[in-house]
Amino acid sequence: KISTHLEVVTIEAKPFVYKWPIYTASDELKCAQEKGVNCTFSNETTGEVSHHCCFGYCIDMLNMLSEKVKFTFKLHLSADNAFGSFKRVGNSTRKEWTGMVGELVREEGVTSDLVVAPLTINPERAAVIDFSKPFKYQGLTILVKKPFTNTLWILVALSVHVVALVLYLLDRFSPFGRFKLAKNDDTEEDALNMSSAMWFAWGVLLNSGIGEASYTANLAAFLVLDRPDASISGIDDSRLRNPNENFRYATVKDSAVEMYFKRQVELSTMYRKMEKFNYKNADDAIKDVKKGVELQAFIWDSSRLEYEDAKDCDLVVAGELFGRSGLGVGLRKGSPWTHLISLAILELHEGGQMEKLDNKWILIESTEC
Ligand code: 1AC
Repeated sequence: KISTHLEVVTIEAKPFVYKWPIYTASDELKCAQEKGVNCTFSNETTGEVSHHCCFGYCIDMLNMLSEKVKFTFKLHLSADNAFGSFKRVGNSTRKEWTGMVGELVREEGVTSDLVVAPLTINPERAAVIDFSKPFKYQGLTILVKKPFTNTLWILVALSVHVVALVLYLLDRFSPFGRFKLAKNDDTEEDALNMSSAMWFAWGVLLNSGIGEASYTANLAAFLVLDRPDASISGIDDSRLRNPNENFRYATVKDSAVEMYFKRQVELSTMYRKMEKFNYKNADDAIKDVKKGVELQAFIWDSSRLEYEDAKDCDLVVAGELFGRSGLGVGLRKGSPWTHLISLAILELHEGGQMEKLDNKWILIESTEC
């Protein structure tokens, strides 16, 4: 008889899984009230265990699956905070898997029965673990910082132009005569010429100075906003394909995205360029894109990057979706639960519950920028 109590592993990955620390009994109560699930994290080096409240798209889905398929579970966070990829052991063909995939592959140590997280279904992983039918279809995309955009600056720049124009027109057509710079002994004509020259100089100064610069910059930014792909045309952009020290891009280590670049022969130059800059987690990479100093573009799951684009005015998703894939529940190879969980996921799609999860967690209203 198979056990109906499953060990489930997840990872913090917005908007699918969020977490906050639980310290007291009232925190625990609050977590339950918010339909969160108590999850533990064991520090790999110290062995210390901390308690958290996990919630989000995947946690709601886990609750629905456990009800439908009739299993109970205990939830923990990935000890190495990685989705999972492999390294060859020495010169042999044996592969050692990291992250959550590693927990499904291993027989000893930290092991799990299920991965419930935005885990990409890919060929390397499918060779060593089972996947359910996808709960979400998505792909890869590129996150960049939006060029300088600030409505206030646009207004300031435009007002500078308007003030210069109004002053010029007032002087040129004033019924009270023109502004005279001339000294007493200058002729009327000299005075008028000097006045025109002064306004001309003013105009040039204003138009070629701050006004013009910020106006032009913002006009360019508007064009980019209308056509986000104008800032990076996607995976075929020459800045990504031709290595250049001034344009740094990266993804996250031990993820399906890193595996994708490693697998595609035509992306090998990009893989080598990114390899040394790849991040430990998506949060740090997104922060660095926002700062705009150390990282210019971050390549990651579209479901996460589109969510960041919608909630943060400084960021924009650029170019077309590529490397299309599905996200699925991961299980041990040959698990008796695979088929049942797949059936339950298909039912959740059909019954509209997955769409409700999308609306609740992923399709947030875009911030007005
Ligand atoms: C995070 C890229 C991701 C994976 O499965 O490695 N979806």
